Parts: sequence; structure tokens; C-alpha cells
Amino acid sequence: MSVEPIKKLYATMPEKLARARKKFGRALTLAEKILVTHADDFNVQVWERGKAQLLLRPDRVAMQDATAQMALLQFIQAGKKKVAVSSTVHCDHLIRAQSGAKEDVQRAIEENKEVYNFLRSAARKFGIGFWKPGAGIIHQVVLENYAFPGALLIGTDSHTPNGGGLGMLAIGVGGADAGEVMAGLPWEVLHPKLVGVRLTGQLKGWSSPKDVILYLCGLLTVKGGTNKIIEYFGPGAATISATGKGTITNMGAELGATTSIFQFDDKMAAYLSITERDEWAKLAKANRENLMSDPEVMAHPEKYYDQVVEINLSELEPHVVGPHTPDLARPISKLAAEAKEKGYPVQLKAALIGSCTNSSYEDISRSAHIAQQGLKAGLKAKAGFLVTPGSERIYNTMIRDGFMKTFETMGGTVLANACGPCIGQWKRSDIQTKESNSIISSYNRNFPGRNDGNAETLSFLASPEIVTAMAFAGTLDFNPVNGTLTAADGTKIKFEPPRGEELPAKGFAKGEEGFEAPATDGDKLQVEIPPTSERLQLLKPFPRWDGKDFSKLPILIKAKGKCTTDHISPAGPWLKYRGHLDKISDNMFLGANNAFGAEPGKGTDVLSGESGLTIAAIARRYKAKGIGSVVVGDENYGEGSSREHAAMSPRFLGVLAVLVKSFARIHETNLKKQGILPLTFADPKDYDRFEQADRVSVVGLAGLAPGKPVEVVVHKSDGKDVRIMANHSMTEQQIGWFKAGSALNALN
Ligand code: MIC
Ligand code: SF4
Repeated sequence: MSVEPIKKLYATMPEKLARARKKFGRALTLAEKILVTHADDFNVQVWERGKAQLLLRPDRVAMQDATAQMALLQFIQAGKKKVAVSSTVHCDHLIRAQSGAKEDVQRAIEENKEVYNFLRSAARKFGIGFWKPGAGIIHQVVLENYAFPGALLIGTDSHTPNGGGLGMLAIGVGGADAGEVMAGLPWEVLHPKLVGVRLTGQLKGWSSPKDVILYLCGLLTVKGGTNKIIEYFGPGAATISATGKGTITNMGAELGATTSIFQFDDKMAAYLSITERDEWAKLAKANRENLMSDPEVMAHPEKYYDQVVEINLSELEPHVVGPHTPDLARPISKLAAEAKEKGYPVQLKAALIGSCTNSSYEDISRSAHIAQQGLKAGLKAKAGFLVTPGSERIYNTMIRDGFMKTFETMGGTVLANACGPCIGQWKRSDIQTKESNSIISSYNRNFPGRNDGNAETLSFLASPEIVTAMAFAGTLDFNPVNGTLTAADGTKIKFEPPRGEELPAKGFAKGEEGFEAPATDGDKLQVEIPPTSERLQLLKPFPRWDGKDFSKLPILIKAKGKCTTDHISPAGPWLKYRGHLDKISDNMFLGANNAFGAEPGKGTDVLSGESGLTIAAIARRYKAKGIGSVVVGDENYGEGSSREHAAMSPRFLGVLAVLVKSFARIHETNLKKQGILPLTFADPKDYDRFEQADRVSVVGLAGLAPGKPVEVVVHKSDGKDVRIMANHSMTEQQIGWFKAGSALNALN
């Protein structure tokens, strides 16, 4: 990437920041600096946290293969010749981990030929950079090649905030958002509130950057960051490597945060330099004060942030979170007792390190240090040990510096530079179907069924060095900090705390880069979609709203408890249909717990009374009869990923409204974009009023207006009506999307 856009951005910053300071009458935080410098029109923009809708101009768009398909299919519908903003596609999610890097990539290329051809041809035609399968995981590739301090990037993946480790605002969005920005429109987002996290002290011993975010997940919970930007600062921040910062901001997604960011510092400059971007590092240093919060903010954070959290790194213990949710956190010293008390299977079946969250040189070298100690003592991994490097650079450097050999000697398998087991692309042969078992990884998400499609797998998350030590122990009740293991010859071993290098002393080894530039004459090219494809299907516009109230609709499902996008639209084997709306819709709600049914993913066709049907089958029956339906849900509905299939499938199969206690940000936007009415109970207790035999009406839709509650009528089977109120967060424009049938329809 050329340095020119960076120069241009930095050159405009002083004037724009001065204007903002004047308008706000105060100093600015870093996040605010980036927001104001990327405003579509600063003068008309309203700046009110938690209230205003921001219209922003991102510097760049990044898409991964599983979400790029819908993003590009929607972009195609907009009828543009070329993307208006620098964009890239990264082939990482569709590679199944089975027998090791080389074979897995080869197999993926065969199996996903149609999809890769589609993505490659669309990228070539529309001016988008294409990263081949095996080149690396989107967030690592972005960090190594595109991220720079002060930038605004949107990515069709919830862990896009990984780029916050290099001081940029990197935000996860649905494909429709990406499609619009590529088509030249500004990007819209609710003005986030700001949380300041002040770090003091310094990490030591076993504690690592991962523990900062695992601890915060426990503290703030999975919805604590919703519609907020988390800004890290303080003397402790400067002691954390850029990649360690990336781990922390990456997993801010688990707090539901809009994004997370660190202030520019020398660690970032060092990372830019070692990834062959010395000129960028120099530019950033020369513009340092614009890439950090103003000094007044640092001196009195409580005046500038909506909430301030303090963490003393020196006191932070290594943490483990899980199972099933990333906010079930505890220091590792408490895990053994809790596992016993709660009856978690103590034997660890698998330990997995790497992923987009934790595969930096620092992570790998610290883990290798643990591995070397174990090997020296004569230990072998007792649990399956899998390593997913984040990129070609990391992979080749691991080989050159001997880490690969170390991991393989301990019994590990190095997988492709891809998502693999993190997203259910994992063919396990070590457990029976539905066997209850424990695994531990250095990934970021641990929802039921996510890694291996088995909801009975208990997935725990920890730092890669802890995970490596646990692989030797093979049990969940081992505490590497002070525990001992016994080697085959009976000697007892206690691990020394991990040591590693932040950055490779010899620089990164480079392999095949895997980048393909777009064509210069894209206009003449065709996008490849075989008409008979089972993997890809051109989209048809959703129908417009017919102007009528929703009347007496059946409840398709009443989701009980956690209902993430992994519950609504599971990945794993379903990833192959991410470009085929009709086919993928058969997975709809397969993982969700239905308050009206004993088995997850199943329910009753209330029109015929037949039960034990998949939710998708029921929806298809209603759709065939021309009847819409509603979905009722709990707190933080749609938590997790950015996949808009979790909104498109319901829309495609006739869901008209989703009524929940609260929403996760990206999913709520995705619902709005696809023309579904997202409502929240004015009184969350009303959730309890909904019974299977009820019918639901949403009335007064013609008068839908921003900030105005909507009336919902629950028609009981005994003939009584219960009237309740629901809120929505739609702006005038978003109401327009609803009326048009989708945001895309509103464009055309
Ligand atoms: C995830 O980590 O859940 C994913 C898979 O990367 C998703 C994107 C997707 O579902 O394709 C995400 O984080 O947005
Ligand atoms: Fe891939 Fe997992 Fe990272 Fe998502 S969280 S981008 S699936 S490695």
C-alpha cells in the first residue's frame, strides 16, 4: 500500500482537530480525533455520544471470504463499476483443518473453487485486492500490511478491531455496510460512548496481554461494551507490544464494543518498521500528538470518558474464561476448584493456539519456550495440540526460528494460516458425536458448538502460553504457575514463566505473499457465478413493506438465554453456503434454545400443530402460505459475529419483526439493513408473556418515527389481548430502509 493516503490524512489532521476542539470547547480523546477527521461533513454532523448517528468516510474496507460473498453480491446489486474505497478480500474462513497446512489448503482450493473464483473475479473486476487461500487470517494480514495509526477501517468481521493494536479505529460491520461504502456512500454508525481503560504497572511472569482482555470480559460482561469505544492508555499501555495490543483490541468484540484502540507509541512504530513500513513509522512519529489523546485527557480521564476502568498490570493474574461464554472469567488459580464444583470434564481433549487473536511472534515464541521446557523434561502433549499461524510471515518465521519443530516434537500439528477450528472448520476424530469434553484455546470466542459443531464441547480460553502448558498437563485442573507435572521417568517439573521476543531479531521470514492485484481494465471482465451453482446465488431484492400493520403473526421461535449469531446461523459445515441464501437458510436457529421446545433448533408449526421440526422448516411452511412471523429473544440477542446471514435468512424466510430484551450492535444494524423491524421490550419482563399459541400484532406502523415506541399486541389463545410497548432505535433513514424492504432497495 502506498504511503500517500497516510500523508494526506496526517496533513489534514491539525486543522480538523483544531476545528473540533473549538466546536466542542475542550480537548479530544484519540477515538474522537479519528472520528472527527473522518466525518463525512463535520459542519452538519451532530456530535452526541450514544445519540447521534455518525456519517463517516472510512479509509479502507476489508472482507473475509465467508462474509465477502454477501458483501460483494450486495455491492453488485448497487451497479457500480469500481469500488470507491481501497478494499481487500481475504480467503481464510473456508479452509478446514484436517491433516495439516499444505493438504488442507489444497483441499480447500478444490472444494471451494466456485467461491474462490467468484471472489477472485469480482475482486479483479471491481478493483479489490485479493489475498489467496493460505495467505493468512484477515486481521493478521491487515495488521501486517494495511493498518496504520489514525486510520478508520471497516471490516466484514467482528474481530476487525484487531487493528486497534496499531492505533486505528477498526470496526466490524455487516456486508451491506461494506457494500455501501464500496459503492461510495458514507458509513453510518451510532456515535459510541467512550470507555477509558487506564493501564498501570507491567505484565510479568505468566501474565500476558490476553489476560487484560479476559479480565475485562469478566468485569464488563459480553454486553458491557455495546455501542462504546474502549480506549486504552496510561503508563502500562506503553509496555505492551503492538501485537499484544492487537490481542486486547481484537477481543474487545467479546465485550460487544464498537471497537477498541490504543494510543500511538514506539511499540507501534517498531512493528511498522519490522513489517517493512519504516516510512509509515516515521510519519506517525512526526505526527505523534495527533495520534494520541490530548494531554488534558490523560491528566483527567474521568472528565472525558463516560466510564474509566483502572487495571494494574503488575497485579494481573493469568485468567481462563469459559465454558460457553467469554465473560465467565476467573484467575487460573481458581479454575481447578470451580471445575470440580461445576463438574466440568477435567480431562482436556485438545489445546489449540494461534488464530487471529494470538499468533504473533511474541505469542509463538513464549509458547515455544514453554514447549521447550516440557520437551527437555521428557514430556509430550497429552491433549491434541494444534497451532494456527495468522499469516504466511508468521508461518515462515516459525519454521526459520525452529518453533515449528518444537511444536511438532511435542506432538503438535501446525495447521494452515486460516481460521480452521476457531470457526468450526475442524474435523475431529478424538471424540464421539455429542460427547461431553473440555478443550482449551487461545482463540477469542467459545460459544457452544462453535469449534467442532458439538454443543457438548466445553471450550475454555486462555493465553497461548497457558494453553501450551495445559497441553502437557492434559487436564483442566493444572495450574502452570505453581503446579508440577511428572515426566515418564518420575521426575517432577515446574515450568519457568514464559519468555519470548516481541519481534523477531532477524526480521520476518517471507514466504509466498499470496496477494493478487486487481485488473487495470476490470470493466471488461465478468464475475464468475455458474448458473447452476450450489454455493452461489445472485440475490433478489426483498419485497417492499406493503404499508400494513403486522397482524396476528405466529411466533417462529422464542429464543431462551444466550442467542448469538452462532446460534442463529451456525458456521462450520454451513460456511460453504455463505453465498447461497436459500441453501444456508436451512441452518436458521439450529443452535438456538427454543423456550417452546425441548430440543435446540426445533419447534412447532403452530398452524398444523406438528412439532419436532427445524425452525427453518417451520418458516418455510409459513412462507409457502404467505404468512410472516416474529422472533422473540432475550438479552444481547445476536451477540458475536458480523455474519449478516443471521439477519438475511430470517428475512428470506418471512420473519417480519424481532422483539428482544436487547441487541448486539452489528446484528441490530444487519436486521435494519435487511428490512426486519428490530424491537426491544420497553419492559423486559414482557418477554415472559409470550406463549407458543399466541399471535402477535405490531400496530401503527404507518406512524413509525424515530424515538417513538411501537405498540405490540399479544393475542392470547383464550381470546384476550395483552398490549405492550416496544422501542426501536431506527432513524428516519433507517425507517426508509424498512419501508423499502431493505437498505439496498432504498438505494435503487
Ligand atoms: C467469527 O469469529 O465469528 C467469524 C466467523 O470470524 C465471524 C464472521 C463470519 O461469521 O463469517 C465474525 O467474527 O464476524
Ligand atoms: Fe477467524 Fe476465529 Fe479470528 Fe473469526 S475469530 S477471524 S473465525 S480466527
